[in-house]
Amino acid sequence: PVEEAEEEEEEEGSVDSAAAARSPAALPSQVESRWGDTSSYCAKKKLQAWCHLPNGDWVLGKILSTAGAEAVLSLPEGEVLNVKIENLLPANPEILDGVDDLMQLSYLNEPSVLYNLQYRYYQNMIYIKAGPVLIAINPFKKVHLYGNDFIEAYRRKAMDSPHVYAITDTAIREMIRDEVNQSIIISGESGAGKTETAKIAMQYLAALGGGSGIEYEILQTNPILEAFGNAKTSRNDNSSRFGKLIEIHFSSTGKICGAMIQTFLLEKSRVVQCAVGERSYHIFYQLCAGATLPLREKLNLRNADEYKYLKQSTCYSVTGVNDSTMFHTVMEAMDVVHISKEDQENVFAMLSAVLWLGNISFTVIDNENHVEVVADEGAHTVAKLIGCDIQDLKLALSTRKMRVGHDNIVQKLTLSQAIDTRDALAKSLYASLFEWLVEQINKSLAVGKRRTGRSISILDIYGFESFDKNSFEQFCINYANERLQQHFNRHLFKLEQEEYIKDGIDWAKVDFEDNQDCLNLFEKKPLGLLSLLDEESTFPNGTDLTFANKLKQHLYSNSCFRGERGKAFSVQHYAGEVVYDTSGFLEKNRDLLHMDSIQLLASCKCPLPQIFASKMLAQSDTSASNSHRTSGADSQKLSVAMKFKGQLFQLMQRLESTTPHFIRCIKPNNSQLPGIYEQELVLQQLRCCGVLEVVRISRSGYPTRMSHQKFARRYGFLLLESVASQDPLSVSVAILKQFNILPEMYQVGYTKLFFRTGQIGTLEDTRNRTLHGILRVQSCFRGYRA
Ligand code: AD9
Ligand code: MG
Repeated sequence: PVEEAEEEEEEEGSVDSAAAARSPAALPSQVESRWGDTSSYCAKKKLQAWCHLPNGDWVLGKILSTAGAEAVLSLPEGEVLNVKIENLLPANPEILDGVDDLMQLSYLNEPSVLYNLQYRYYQNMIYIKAGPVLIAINPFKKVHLYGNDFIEAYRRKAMDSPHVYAITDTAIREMIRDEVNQSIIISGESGAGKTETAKIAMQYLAALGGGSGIEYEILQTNPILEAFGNAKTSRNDNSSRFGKLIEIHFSSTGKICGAMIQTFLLEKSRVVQCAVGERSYHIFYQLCAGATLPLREKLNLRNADEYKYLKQSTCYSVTGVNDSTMFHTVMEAMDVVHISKEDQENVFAMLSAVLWLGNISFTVIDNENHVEVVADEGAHTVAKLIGCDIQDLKLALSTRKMRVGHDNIVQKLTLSQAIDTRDALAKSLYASLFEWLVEQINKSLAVGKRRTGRSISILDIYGFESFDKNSFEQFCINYANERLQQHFNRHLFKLEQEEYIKDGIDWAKVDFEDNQDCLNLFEKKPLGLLSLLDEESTFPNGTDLTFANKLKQHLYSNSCFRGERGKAFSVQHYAGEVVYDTSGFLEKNRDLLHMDSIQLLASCKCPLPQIFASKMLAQSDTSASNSHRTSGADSQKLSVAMKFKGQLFQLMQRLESTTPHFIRCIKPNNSQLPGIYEQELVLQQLRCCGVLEVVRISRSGYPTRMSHQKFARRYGFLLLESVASQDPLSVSVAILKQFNILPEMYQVGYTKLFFRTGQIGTLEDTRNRTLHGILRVQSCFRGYRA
C-alpha cells in the first residue's frame, strides 16, 4: 500500500480548497495583511463579519448597513452595534465552520482561525491542519481518539481527519518511499501537550513497526525519563525539564530495530531549589512513597517532608497521581530496559544521597564565617550511600585545596560557599545520574544488526518562554527555539520558494519572517551574546553586572538587542521581545564543581560515583584544550552555553538531513482544565509559531508537485488519443488538456508540474476507477483460464 502514497495525499478530500483558491479572497494580495481587506468586503452588506470589541474579544455579527467609515452590525442576541469599519473583518460562510484544514478557509484572518479552532475544540476535534503543519489543541481530558481501532483505521487510510497518527503514518510512508530519514518536530508552550503528543506518535510507530519486542522497550523509556526528568511546575503537573530527541531505527522490512535517545539541558537547579507549589523531580517522591521496607532501611529513607530540598516548596503530591504506584511502574520499566536490580538499587542510593546532602548542615567556627560540617545523620548517611570516608566528605564540603605558586594550600569555606559547594555536588550527582540512565537505556535499545540506516526522529523540546522574570534557562531555551524556528522557516518557506524558482515557474515572491539577525546576535564571534557570556565567565572577576555592561557596550547597534536598566537586557525574538535578568548567568554558565568534590566522588567505593567522577575528569581534560574554558581555580570544563550550542548544532545538522513534519501544540487555557478556550492565549501561541504565515504561503503556492516523468507514467494510460511525441512533457500537457485543468491551477516547471491545492484529486479518482476496472477484467480473465 505504500506505493499508493503519493505527494497529493495531503490534498485529498480538501474539495473546498480548490474553490477557496479560486475565490478572490485567496489571492495573496488580499490575505496579505493580518487584518485583511475589510472595506471592499463591507460593501457587500448583510454578510457576516467579525467585530473587534474594546476588551479584545471578537464577536460575530451581521452587517446591516455601512456609511462612510462606520457600519451597523446586528449581533446574534438581537443587539445592534454601531462600529468602525476598521474594527471589522470578514467572516467565513457557515459551511466552512470547523473545516479540518485552515487552508480551506476563504478568509484567513485571526478571528476566523481562532473561531475554527474553537469550533473544533468544543467538539473534541483537537487536531487541525494548517497546510503541512498539524495543530494539536490540548483537551486536558481523555478524548476518544486513540488506541488500536484508531491506529488500524489510519493505517488502512479508512480515516483521514487530521491526527498525530496521520502525520506519523505519512512519515513512515515517506521514509520507505523516498528512502530518507524523517523527523517529527513537536513544539509548543509548557503544558501544551508536546510530551503526550510524542508518546502518541511513538505508539503509532510501535504498532506499525512492532514485532521484534524492541518497540515495547522503547515505550517503556517514557515512564523512566518522566520520573527522572519531569516535575510538577506551576504550568504543568508533568512538565519535562529537559529536551528530548528519540531516533527510532527501522530495518529493511520496515520493522523497528532499535532507538537512540539524546537529551538536552536538564534543569538541575530544581534538585536543590524549587518554587512554592512546584515539586522537584517525580522520582524523589516516588522513591519516598513507594520503596519497600528493606529498601527504606538500607537507604535510610524518610518521608518526603523530612528532606530540606523537598520541603522548601511545601508541595508533596500531584492531584490524581499515586507516587507509590508510579514507583513500581518505573521499576518495572527499568527491568524492561535491562537495568539490573543491583544497578537500580545503586540508582536509588544516589537519589537518597542527594536528598540527605540537602539535610547536611554547617556550624560557623570563627568570626570570618568559616564553617565545619555537622557530623550528624545527614553527613553519615551520605558518606555511607556514596561509599566515602566521612572525614573526606566533611573536608570536601568545607574546604578547598588550591595551588598558589608552587604551594598547595587549603582554604576554609564560608557558610555560603559551603552551601554552594554542597548544592553543586547534589546537582551534579543528579545530573550525572540522569545522563548515566540515558546511557543505559541507549545500550539496551542499541540498533540491531539488521539496520538499514533509516530512522524517524521525534523531537520534544521546550517551547519559547517569556515570563515576568527570565533567566539563563530561558536564555538557552529561547536560543534553541530561534534555531528551530529557522529550520521551520527554511523548510516551509525558503525551500518552497527556491524550488519554484529553480524550476523556473512564475512565482510572485512571498515574504516571510527571517530570524537570521537574531541568531547572529546569539552566535556571532567574538561579539555575540554567547561569546561574550563565555568570555566573561572565564574572567575571575567577571560578574553578572560586568557581563550586562559588556553586552550593552558591544551590542547596542544590533537591532535585535536592547540594553535595559541595571543587569538586564532584552532580545527581540521571532516570537516577541524578552527581557533577561543576568543575575546568576555567569554562575549557571560556569556550572562549577570543584576538583575537591570530583576527587571525593573518585574516592568512593560505590560504582556510580566513580563512573561520574571519571566522566567529569575526562570532560575537564578534553575541554582543557578547548578555547572556551571556564576558570574556577581548579576546575576546567566546557561552559553550559557552549555545550548546549554544540548539541544544538549537532541536532540541527541531524534534522537537516531529514524530511521534517511539524506539530504545533496549543494550550487552550492556563488552568489545565477541559472545556476552556481562552482566545487571547491561543492567538498569542498561533502568532509565536507562525501558523498563519504557513497557511498563507501554502495556499498561495502550488503545494502538489510531480516530475513530468512520474506524471506521464502515472496518468498517461488515461489518454484517449495517443500523443505524437512520447516525451513526458508532451504527454503531461496532453493529460492536463484532456482533463480540462484550468491554466491558473497549475504551472509547468523545467522538471516538474506544480498544482494548486486539490487539483490532483480528480485525476487520482479517475485513475483509481480505471485501475479498478482493469483489475476486475484481469481477475475475470484469470478465472476463465483456470
Ligand atoms: V512541558 O513543556 O514538558 O511543561 P508539554 O510536554 O507540552 O509541557 P504535556 O504533554 O506534559 O505538555 O501535557 C500536559 C498535560 O496535558 C498532560 O499531562 C495531560 O494531562 C494533558 N494532555 C496533553 N495532551 C493530551 C491529549 N492528547 N489527551 C489528553 C492531554 N490529555
Ligand atoms: Mg513535556
